[in-house]
Amino acid sequence: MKLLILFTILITIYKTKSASLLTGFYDQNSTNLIEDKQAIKEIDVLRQIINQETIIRLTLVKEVKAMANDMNSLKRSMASMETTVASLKENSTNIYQELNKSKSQTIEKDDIRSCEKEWVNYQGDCYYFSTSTASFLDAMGACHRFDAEMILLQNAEEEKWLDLQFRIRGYPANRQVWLGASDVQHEGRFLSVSNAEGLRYSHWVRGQPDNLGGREHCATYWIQNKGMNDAPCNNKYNYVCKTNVLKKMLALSTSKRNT
Ligand SMILES: [Ca+2]
Repeated sequence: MKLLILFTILITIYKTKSASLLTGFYDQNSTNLIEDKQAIKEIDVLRQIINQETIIRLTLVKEVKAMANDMNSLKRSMASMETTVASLKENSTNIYQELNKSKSQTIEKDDIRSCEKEWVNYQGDCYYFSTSTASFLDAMGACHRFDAEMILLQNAEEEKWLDLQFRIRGYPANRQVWLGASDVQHEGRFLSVSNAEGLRYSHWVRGQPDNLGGREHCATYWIQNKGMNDAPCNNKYNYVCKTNVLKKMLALSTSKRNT
């Protein structure tokens, strides 16, 4: 009996153990299944992440390409703008030069008008034609009082213009007009009385200067003979004073300040 009871106990223990082992087996399988599902789930998530990363990467590449295109476009725009700026600079320089030119021309026109009344402008210089006669010395003094000099012939063109002016003003053709040159220092060597320099241009009447009677030391323009002559300095002739326009303006300005 005791043995039966012990056997029964052993059988019970065995069954219980077997049941326990079987339960453990099932439990283990169940756990593995859950883990597999979890792993699959995680793999899916990972795949989704990888897919999203790929999409993001492709999008980024696309955007970088677009930015590179934009940069190139900007570079081209910058180059175009630089060209435009250079062109504008050139245009502004031209406009500035034109303005200066225009300003300069305006000043020139003002200067032309700046010759005083009774003075005549010819190629930027002012000329005063005397209405009375005077000795060479008095004529020279009269011009100095105007801050001017006695005329000398500068060239054939001016000589032609002066000859016309003498005739228009009724200077007697058989009379002469003083020129600012003398050979009183060295006979036959006419120098400008303004700066003691030799004459740059001369147009003597044929046979002149002849120092007739040994007393002709002052230069004239002989209207009748259309050329230069030497005459006695005490003779009384018309004279012409000449000054540069700017010099005349400065003299006028000084004169106005002193009054
Ligand atoms: Ca003579």
